[in-house]
Amino acid sequence: MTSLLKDELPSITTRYLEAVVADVVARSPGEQEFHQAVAEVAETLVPVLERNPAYREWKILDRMVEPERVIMFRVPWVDDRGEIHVNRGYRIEMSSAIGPFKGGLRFHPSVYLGLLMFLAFEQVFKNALTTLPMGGGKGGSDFDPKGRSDLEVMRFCQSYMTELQRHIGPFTDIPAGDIGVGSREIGYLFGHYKRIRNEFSGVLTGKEIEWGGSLIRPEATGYGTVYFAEEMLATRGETLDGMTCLVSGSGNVAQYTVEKLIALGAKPVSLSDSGGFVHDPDGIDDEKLHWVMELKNVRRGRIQEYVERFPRATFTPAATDGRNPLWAIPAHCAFPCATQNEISGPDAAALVANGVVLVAEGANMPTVPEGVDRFRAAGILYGPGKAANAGGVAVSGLEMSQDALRITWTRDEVDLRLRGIMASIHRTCRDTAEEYGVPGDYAVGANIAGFVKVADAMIDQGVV
Ligand code: NDP
Ligand code: 2IT
Repeated sequence: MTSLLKDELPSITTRYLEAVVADVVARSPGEQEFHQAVAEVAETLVPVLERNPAYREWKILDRMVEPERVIMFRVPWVDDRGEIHVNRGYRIEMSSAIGPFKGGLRFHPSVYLGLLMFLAFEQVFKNALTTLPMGGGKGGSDFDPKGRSDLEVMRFCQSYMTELQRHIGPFTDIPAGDIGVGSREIGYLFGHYKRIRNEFSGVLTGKEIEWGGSLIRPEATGYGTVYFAEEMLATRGETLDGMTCLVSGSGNVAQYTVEKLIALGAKPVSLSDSGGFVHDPDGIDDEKLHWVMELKNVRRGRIQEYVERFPRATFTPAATDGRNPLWAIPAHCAFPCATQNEISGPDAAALVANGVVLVAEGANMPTVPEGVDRFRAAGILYGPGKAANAGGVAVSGLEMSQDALRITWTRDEVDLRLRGIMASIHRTCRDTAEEYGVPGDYAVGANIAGFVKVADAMIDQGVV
């Protein structure tokens, strides 16, 4: 394992942090994304543990990398032809130090324990940054909703919730959406929970507005990521107006990132899905975005179809050589909004070589560690996912408040709160980075600020 402080003799703190990471690798073999997420955080905690040895003595990080509870279960369901399928369901209840477990559900064939462990671990820090009282969790299944009918998705959701309902509740654990889980899935999950528990409560967020949802929740992650980008640019006296922007993904986060970029005068020029990416040199405007939303959310089609409708755009199939040529398109800003590790080291090098000034992560951990190092070395504005995409879970927190109060805030009210929260997260990351001697390093700022909030709560609450 590489030393956390490469050119110095290892201190007690460094040895402690390396031991925690080594222990995670030994105890959770094969969970590569989880190792990656823990190592990325551990590397940035040296100064805060040096300053406050109580965090080491109380074994805070040792406890934060061990979930409070992991639930794994069989999810049997019957397809439209009568064939029986068995998927694996999960919920990781990572930390309830500052509030009930909170985080999304992912339905994607790549889901396994290690993927959800990374997402749950990141969620703890992200939720701490939002200023709202939410602990961290994540769940999902290796179920693939692609190509399935609505009734098949409903039967799967009902089977998944039949088990999950034992473990969640509005004061215990409040799931939401993530990849493959949108308002359709939340509806089926909510309906089944309500039926089994005989209880209409805010047990899930991302609900439709007519039955307990919040305005702006669908938009929140994308809008929040763009608000975070605006804040970062403002520190250099710049705005998004006139900036050419690369966006990956074409799901919930990508769609509303593009919508807000257009509203602020930027020019988004790309979208992608697992089949490849489209490049539209004329820019994606509101009309084209509306077409994409219909394609993706209603017809559930592939992004490749964009070039049939808008022939001046080009489609490039997904590469398999560890590079994604989407990131080699010249642009001012990049918004990865698809999935983890979608920006490789060479992709990051291509972005830097083209003079990109800002990367704001709508997705969770979309940049590999070598890529983050390249952004740091180049001194660009880099907003890590756990800060930049926290707007989604933040508005989930606002949905919980509205459910508890049995009221509905207006669009403007929720949007104003979202803006305020993103500005606060930005300020916290910036101030913390400065306080710990790495001004402008939002990744270090986010990790330390999130850690301190959770760590202090854990010390207050004793060894639990
Ligand atoms: P959606 O399911 O709505 O969209 C996901 C998009 O990413 C699709 O275009 C999908 O393409 C693409 N994608 C997924 N997996 C891969 C892959 N392995 N390779 C290439 N493309 C892929 O999900 P969201 O938009 O909600 O989530 C996108 C990212 O944002 C995720 O990292 C998620 O964790 C993160 N996020 C989401 C939040 C939310 O509120 N929804 C909040 C904070 C972060 P295809 O259709 O081909 O699979
Ligand atoms: O990664 C995330 O923050 C989400 N998928 C949203 C979680 C939530 O509870 O709204």
